[in-house]
Amino acid sequence: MTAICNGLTYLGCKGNYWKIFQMFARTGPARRQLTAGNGPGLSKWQVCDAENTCSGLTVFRRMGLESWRMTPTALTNALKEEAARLGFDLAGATAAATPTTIDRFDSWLADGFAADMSYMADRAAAYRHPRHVLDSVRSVLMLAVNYRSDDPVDPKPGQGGVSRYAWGADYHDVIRQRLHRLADFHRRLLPEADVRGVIDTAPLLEREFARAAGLGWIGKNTCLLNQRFGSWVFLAALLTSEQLVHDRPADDGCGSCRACLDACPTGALVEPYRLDARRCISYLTVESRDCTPIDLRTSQGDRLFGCDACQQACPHNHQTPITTEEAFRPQQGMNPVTLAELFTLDEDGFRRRFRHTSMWRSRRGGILCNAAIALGNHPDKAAMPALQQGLEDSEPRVRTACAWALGRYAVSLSRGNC
Ligand code: B12
Ligand code: SF4
Ligand code: SF4
Repeated sequence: MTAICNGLTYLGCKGNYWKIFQMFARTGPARRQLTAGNGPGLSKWQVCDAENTCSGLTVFRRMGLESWRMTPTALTNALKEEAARLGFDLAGATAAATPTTIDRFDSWLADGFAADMSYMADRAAAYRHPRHVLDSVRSVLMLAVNYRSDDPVDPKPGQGGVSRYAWGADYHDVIRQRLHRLADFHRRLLPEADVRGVIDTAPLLEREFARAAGLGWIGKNTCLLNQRFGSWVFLAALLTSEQLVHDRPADDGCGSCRACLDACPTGALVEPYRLDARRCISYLTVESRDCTPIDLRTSQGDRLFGCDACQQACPHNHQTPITTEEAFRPQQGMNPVTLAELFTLDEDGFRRRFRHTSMWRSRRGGILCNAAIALGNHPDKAAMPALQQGLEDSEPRVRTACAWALGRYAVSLSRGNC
C-alpha cells in the first residue's frame, strides 16, 4: 500500500504547499517518522478540498517521500472522518469474509421466506463472500444515515400511510452520491486501491456486515438497531482492497422484549429474527408485483406503501434525534397521501410526481392496487368515484383491487359507516 501525497496536505496548510515543503525540509526527524508511517500528527493529515488538490504531491516528490506508507489506522481514521463530513452518521469497519450467520440466510431462502424476490436465491452463491462484489476486497466499511424526520400523521379515511423511509427523496440517490464522494476520497489517498460503494442492490448482507462492524445489533424484528439512532438508519457499504482496522460488534439490546413481534399485523415475524416476506406488508406493498392476497388485505389497513409497525413499536426508536438531511423530510402530500388523487394520474403524471421517491419502485399499477385496498379498509365516500374510475383501468390488477374495495364500500354503506 504505497501512497504518494496525492492531494494530502497538512491541516491548516490551506493549499500553501510551499509552507509544508519548508516545514519538512527543515525538520529531519519529522521526515523520518513520516516515512515510517507513524509520525506525529498523522491523524492530522487529510485530503485537500477540490480547490487545492494535489498541492502536496510536488512537495513530497521533492522530498523523496513517494513511498510513504499509510497505516491501516491512518486510513481507517481518515475514511471515518470523511464519512462523517459527508453526512454519514455511523461508520465501522469489518473484515471482508464469509458472514458467520450465512446459515440464517440459507435457511431463510430454503423456507421460501424470500417470496418472489428470486434475485436473492439466484445470487445465493455471491452472498457467501464480498469478493463477489469486489474481487480484491479486504475490508468493508459499513455506513449508516439517520432518516428520522417528522412524526407520522395518522391517515384519515381517504388517506393512506407511507413508511417514513419513503417520505422524502429516494435514499439510494442521496446516499449513492455520498458513496461516490467517499470512494473518490479513498482513491485520492491511495490511487492504486480498488474501491466500490454499494447500497441495497449488490449481493451483500448489509445488516450482517453492519452488525459485524459494530454499528449496532440485530433486533428481533430483523432490523439493525443502533443505541443512539434505533433502527431509523439506512445502511451502505464501501468495499476496499486495503486493510482497515476492524471494530467490535455491539452488545444485544433486545433482552426479553418482544414488542415488535406483538405489533406485526400479519404475523410475518414468525419467530424472533425471522421474517417471512410472503406475509410482510412491506414486501406486499413495495416489492410484490401482485396485489396483496385477499386473506392479508384487511391487515394492510390504511397503509399505502411500506410498513413501520415493527419499528414504531420498538422502545429504542423513540429517542432518535431528528436527521439533518433535508432530502429525507416529507415531501408535500406524502405523510399521509390523499388516495383518490392517485387515480387521476396517468403514467406521465405518476412519473412526474414519484420518479425521485422510493414509491417509484412499485410503479403506477402497484401503487393503485395498494390505494384501492387502503380505501376498501377505510372507506371514504368522496373517494368512491376514483374507485369506479379504477374499474376501467388498463391494468387488470388495479381493476380487481378496485372491485374488491367497492365491495367493502357496499358493506360499510349498508352499516352506515361511510
Ligand atoms: C430484501 C429486503 C427486504 C425484504 C426482506 C426483509 C428481511 N427482513 O429480510 C422486505 C421487502 C420485507 C424488506 C422490508 C424492509 N426493509 Co429492506 N431490505 C432488503 C435487502 C435488499 C436484503 C435483506 C436480506 O438480505 N434479507 C435476508 C435475511 C436473511 O437477512 P437479514 O434479515 O438481514 O438477516 C441476516 C443478519 O441480520 C443476521 N441475523 C439475523 N438475525 C440475527 C440474530 C442474531 C442474534 C445475529 C447475531 C444475527 C442475525 O443473519 C442473517 C444472515 O446474515 C436489504 C439491503 C441489503 N442488501 O442488505 C434491505 C434493508 C434490510 N431494508 C431496509 C429497510 C429500511 C426496510 C424497511 C424498514 C422498509 C419499510 N419501512 O417498509 C422494511 C423492514 C422490515 C423488516 N422488519 O425487516 C434497510 C434496513 C435498515 C436497518 N436499520 O435495518 C436495508 C438494509 C436497506 C438499506 N440499505 O438501508 N426489506
Ligand atoms: S414491516 Fe410490518 S408486516 Fe413486515 S414484519 Fe414489520 S410489522 Fe410485520
Ligand atoms: S421491539 Fe424489542 S424485541 Fe423488537 S427489536 Fe425492538 S427491542 Fe428488540
